Parts: sequence; C-alpha cells; structure tokens
Amino acid sequence: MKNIDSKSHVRGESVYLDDIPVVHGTLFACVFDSPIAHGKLRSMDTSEAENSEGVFKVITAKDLIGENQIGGIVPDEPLLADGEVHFAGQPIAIAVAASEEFARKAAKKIKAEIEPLEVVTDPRVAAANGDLIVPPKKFVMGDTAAAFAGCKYVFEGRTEQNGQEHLYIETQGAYAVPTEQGGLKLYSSTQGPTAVQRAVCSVTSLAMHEVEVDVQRLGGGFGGKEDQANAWAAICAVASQLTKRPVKYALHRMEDMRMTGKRHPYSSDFKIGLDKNLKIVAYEASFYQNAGASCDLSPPVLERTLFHCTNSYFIPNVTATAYCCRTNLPPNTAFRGFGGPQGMFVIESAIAHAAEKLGVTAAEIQQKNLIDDGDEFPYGQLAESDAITSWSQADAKYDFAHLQKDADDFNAGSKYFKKGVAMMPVCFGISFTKTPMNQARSLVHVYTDGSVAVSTGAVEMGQGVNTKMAQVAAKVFGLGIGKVRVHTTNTLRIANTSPTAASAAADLNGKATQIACETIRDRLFEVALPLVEAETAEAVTLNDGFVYRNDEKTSLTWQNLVMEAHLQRVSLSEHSHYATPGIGFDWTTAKGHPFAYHVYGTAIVGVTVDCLRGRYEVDYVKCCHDFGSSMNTAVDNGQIEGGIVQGLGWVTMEEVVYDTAGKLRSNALSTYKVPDIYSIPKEIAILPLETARENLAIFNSKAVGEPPLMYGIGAYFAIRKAVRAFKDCSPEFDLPFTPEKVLMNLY
Ligand code: MTE
Ligand code: LUZ
Ligand code: MOS
Repeated sequence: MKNIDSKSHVRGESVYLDDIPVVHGTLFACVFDSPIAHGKLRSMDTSEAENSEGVFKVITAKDLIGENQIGGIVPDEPLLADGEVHFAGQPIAIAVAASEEFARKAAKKIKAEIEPLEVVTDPRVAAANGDLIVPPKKFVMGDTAAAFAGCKYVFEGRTEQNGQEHLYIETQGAYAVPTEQGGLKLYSSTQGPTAVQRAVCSVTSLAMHEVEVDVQRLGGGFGGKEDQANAWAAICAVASQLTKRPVKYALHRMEDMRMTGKRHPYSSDFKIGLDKNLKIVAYEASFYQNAGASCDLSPPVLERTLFHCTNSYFIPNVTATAYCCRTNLPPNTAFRGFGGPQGMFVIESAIAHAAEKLGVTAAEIQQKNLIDDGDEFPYGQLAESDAITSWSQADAKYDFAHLQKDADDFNAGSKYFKKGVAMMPVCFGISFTKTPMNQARSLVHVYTDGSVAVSTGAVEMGQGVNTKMAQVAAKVFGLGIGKVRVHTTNTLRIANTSPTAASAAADLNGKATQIACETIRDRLFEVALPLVEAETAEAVTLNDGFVYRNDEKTSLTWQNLVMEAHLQRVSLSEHSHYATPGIGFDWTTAKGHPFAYHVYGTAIVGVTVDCLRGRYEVDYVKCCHDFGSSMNTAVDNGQIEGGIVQGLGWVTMEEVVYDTAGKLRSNALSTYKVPDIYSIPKEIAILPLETARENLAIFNSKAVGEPPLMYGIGAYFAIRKAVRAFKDCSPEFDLPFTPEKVLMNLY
C-alpha cells in the first residue's frame, strides 16, 4: 500500500510549517548569532537594529520573562548567549520585525564586542583538559586484560569519524500564536512536541497546560529535530510573549547549517585480540565524542555507541569507555543511528585491520564471530539472534564468494579501475535506551458517520508512520484505509510524548492505537450481539465495513452499528496507553535488558574505484534485512533505500568542515556534498529475512527507520579493498573516505 501522503506530496499540497497561513499581524524573527566560537561578550549595541525599518523589538537575554535555559538533560544551554559565547552560530539576540526581510536586515545591524577566548574543536584536547559534559561511561564484560595475555594475535589502532549535516529538506522553524489569558499555541517543525513545550515553558515561565504544540508533518528530521527544534520555538514564544503578536521564524538554509548541531564526530582507539582460529577473544575501545558546546542529547548518543560497540558479534571480553567531550562547536545531536553507527565503524575497522595484518578476508573473521542465540551482549541482554541467519540468507541469495571472484577477476584484468567487495552485518537494538521513554498514547474517535480519527504522539517526517497508524486502525475496525484519518500531533490531544525517534514510533504509538481501537471494537461487539443474533463476541468479526457472524457476512454495516452504539449511549472514543513490557537497564551495573528486540541484517557492498582519479561508484548494496513481517513493504523498502544512501553519504562524501577557529566552512550546498541521483548505488537489492520468531513489534512488523543506514558503512571497507588492490597501503580509518582522501592514499 502506498504512503497516504504520496498524492499530496507529489501535488505540492502537503502542509509544512512554512505553508501554514499566517494570522494578520504576524511578526517575523531573525537571530543575530555569534561570529566567533568562544569569547567574552563585553558589550552589545542594538540601537541601529531597533531603529531599522519595520522593527518592533530587539530581544536579548535580559529581556526573558522565564529562565534563559533550554537544556533538556543538563541545564547548560542558554537560549541567548549571556556573558560568554561558546560556538560560532550561537544565538545572541533576536530581531522582531514586520517582515522576514526587515527582521534579517535588522539582525545584521546588531553589534557585539566579543573578546576572543581559546577555541577547542578536538574532543581529545577537551578530554585532556578535563572538559567532559558528564562522567565517562563504561561497559565491561569478562576480563580483557587477562584475555589479551592469552591471545595469539593482538592489534591496535585508531579511527576518526566526521559529523554529518542532517540536511532535512524543510529547515528548522516555528510559529507562535498568542492564545487567551497569556497562553501560546506553537506550530513547530519538531520530532518532539513535548520537548518543544518544555523549552517554551522554561523561557516564558508558562505552565505546560498553557502551551499547545501542534505538528502537521516535517520535511525530514533524521534526528536533527529531536532536540534542536526547541530553540526556534522558544525564540518565537519569547518574541510573541514580549510583543503580544504572533511570531514566525523559518530558518534559511545557511542559518540552519551554521547554527544547528550535526551527527557527532568521534575519535576512537581500539585493541582487538584473536585466537588461532580467528575467534575474537577480547576487545577494548575508547570513544572520544565531540559533543559540541552544550549537552543536548550527547550522553544517550554516547551510550548507544557503547550498546553497539560489538555490532553483530559475540566477544566474551569487552571493555569500552566513552567520553562526552565539550568543544566549541554547535551542540551535536541525534542523527539516524544515534551513536550506533559510530560504535560499529570502530569494531569493523578493528576487524578489517586484523584481517589485513593476517592476510585473511575480513568476512572470514566477521562470519566466525557472529552472535548466536543465547550469547550475551556486553550490556547483559541475551541475544535472540538472527545475525547468522541473515548472513547465510544473504550469502545464499547473492553469493559472496562469487561476487568476490568477479571483483578479483576484474582487478586482474584492469590496471586503473579496481573493485572491492565488503560484507556489512548490522545489529541494532530497538527501544529508547532510557527505559521511561518507551511509552506512548493514542486517542481514537469513531464518529457517528463511521469515519475514524486517530491522534498519536508520533510525528510524520516522511518515514510513513501516519500510514502505519491508519493501517492499524483500519485493520482492527475492518475498514478501508480511506475511513481513517490521522491528525496532527498535538500536545492537547496527546500529552507527555516521547520524541518520534529511536525507530520506535510505529511500535509504541501503533500498539497504543491498537489497544484504543480494540477497546472501542469490543464495546461495539456488545452492541452487535443481539443485532446479529450471536451468543458471544468471539463469533463476531469486522471486515469490509460489515459485521460478520461465524465468518459469514451479516446485513449489519459498520456505520449502522456505530450509530446504534451511539444511540445506546456507548462511548465511541478511547485514549489508550502503551508501555513496552519487560525492558530495563541499570546504569549502576551497566547491565540489563534495554531493548524490546534487535533488528538484524547483512549487506554486501560492491564498489569500483577509479585509481587514477580517486573517484568511485557504488555498484551495489545487496542486503538481507529483518523486517519481522512488514506492515507496509512500500514504506519499509523506501526506508531501507533512503537509509542506505544516507549511510553511504556519511562514509564517502559528506564532509563537515570546521576550521581551527570553529567556523563552519561547509556552510552551504555548494561546499557540502550529499549523495544525488548519480551517486546512489547502481543496484539496491533487498531480501526479507525469513524468520518465524515472535517479537514485540506492532503486528510483528519490526522497526525499520534507522538500522539500514549502517549497511552504508560497508562502502568504506569496499573502497578500502579496491584501493589496496591497486596499491599495498594502509589508509587511516578516517571517515568520510572522500575521493580526495582516496587519491591522497593512492599517491
Ligand atoms: N525517513 C524520512 N523520510 N525522514 C526522516 O526524517 N528519520 C529517521 C527514520 N526515517 C526519517 C526517516 C529517523 S532518525 C528515525 S529515528 C525514524 O525514521 C523515526 O521514525 P519511526 O520511529 O517511525 O521509524
Ligand atoms: N533517542 C533517544 C534515540 O532519546 N534515545 C535513544 O535511545 C535513541 N535511539 C535511537 C535514536 N534516537
Ligand atoms: Mo532518530 S536519530 O532517533 O531521530
């Protein structure tokens, strides 16, 4: 089934923040942000801006009625810089004017005298200075020190990984409209309506019941709007509160790129020990996370790096330590995979390094160490593993040995073009690692005409969650999808939402919707029994808009049943709650069962490198992927293709460049390259994993949003193999492996 938004998307009729009709009297905001990365704010002059055409007000930190604080986990993030600036792009003041143009012109006229302080952009330097945002985090299983002593082979190395710009098509933005008695209604392009509500309340001193947040859909979030939509909503809220007018701010692309955080860059050390049979016996890793200037979501991102530091492998002795390093970059944040890809790249680098030293293929080491049923992850959860199944099903279908031989044959006959092939297994845990976040609610109304309205805490951002919610209600009520309408995500209808993140939105909100619909359905069955002369509810089912008795269609329609229930004063509405059962994690021991389940898969990635120019093409990504049993193959295949291409972009071409002064150089689409239609793989093949395992996913349809991104990591190792086929060299494990870096390694 198609995504229910596909028609309005193609016609340009879908409504994003900037399409919401503005109310008469609306003002527009624009931020004046710090031109330098670290310094003391000595003085400011806003007079010229205040006198600029169309300007209503210029707002600085001292004007705020509430607290100058929007930090969600650690209160270390002022909305507007006060006293010091900590990154280039940090908001300092807000110009509020009658038009966008007036606001932008006025913001340019604000002057600040800032005395420069030392700029730190390197996480290892921050760690050496003791500048950690939270204390180091550690996972320990077994005894690595003892285990290394008994290893036949031990290798050490280092990896560097750069960040990644989210580049959602819709930039960040918000629109605040005053409501009665000093309240506010916020339209926001956010993955976390409740996070926006909290930030707005903090800076305005309003209570949460005075602030309504409404989200129609996002033109992409990818994690970039899990936390970082808050600032723009808070800015509009403050401006609206102080001017008593509606205020809107939709960022320009360069403002967005400059002022918002990205995927976390990491610098990491690894040590891997193997026995004579190539079993990995011990693994140590240290992760230095470049968190940027404030906490944001860095600690949970760092934790997920630890959770996924052994990827799909069972390693009996593991010590992994992670450092959350404060630097003078914009605060880095959630990005599809949420630290998982960073952890996985390091173990895959360790394996590739060992394989190169030992003269075997990485695939041989990978395959020998795949995690099996009942094996323990370093965090104590026991695997219900499909790592081996997905590997063997991928191999059976696509034939790794054959693909490798094709590449070898090609390489033997080609001087300047070389092919490389790599296997990339993935294992990703589904659930927020912070257990309390794994809850959701759904509000379902059946109207007397038989139509159904669903509201949940899930935010639609292109991933098709609304389609899945509609499918859940349609399935329970035995209706066509057209009878169900999924409405905006709104904090008055659904309170205290977790952000739409962790790939868990469909599961959590889908289960809540299922419970709500089943509750209404069961009430309707009671009404239906005498009408269809059935004895028990078990004899009654709903299908195609009719009531069935013992699988036979009756003359009672859904619509008549609904009307009859209403006349009998039976409630046709339900608000339901779902909390994932059986999960938990104890940080005092760093052990537990944090995930409802894992998603497994194996990809084979093939590339061709032009060894004269350093350029490359991805020939194919062929994967066997664990969907459970997909509710919507069109949506889920789209998620896989998009995830793979986004992962490829991260490891190959997307290069975030800050100079040593902490200024973003890759600050526009002319200097920041993302995959386009010409750089996507020539072939993406998707084989659904066959497994009969039960899981906690909605209708057994496993979460699909993030895991496929990590198949893209295979492209790095495939390119590396092709490079080594041309020249015996050992490139640094340094992402992204841009054509320039490939060339530098070749010559
Ligand atoms: N797909 C599209 N088209 N746009 C997005 O912004 N975000 C990804 C993924 N797929 C995203 C996307 C991220 S980071 C997550 S966590 C999941 O979707 C969130 O949605 P889900 O929980 O419904 O899978
Ligand atoms: N967000 C979050 C996430 O807050 N916690 C998580 O565990 C998570 N995992 C993946 C993506 N976003
Ligand atoms: Mo996704 S990084 O969990 O928003």
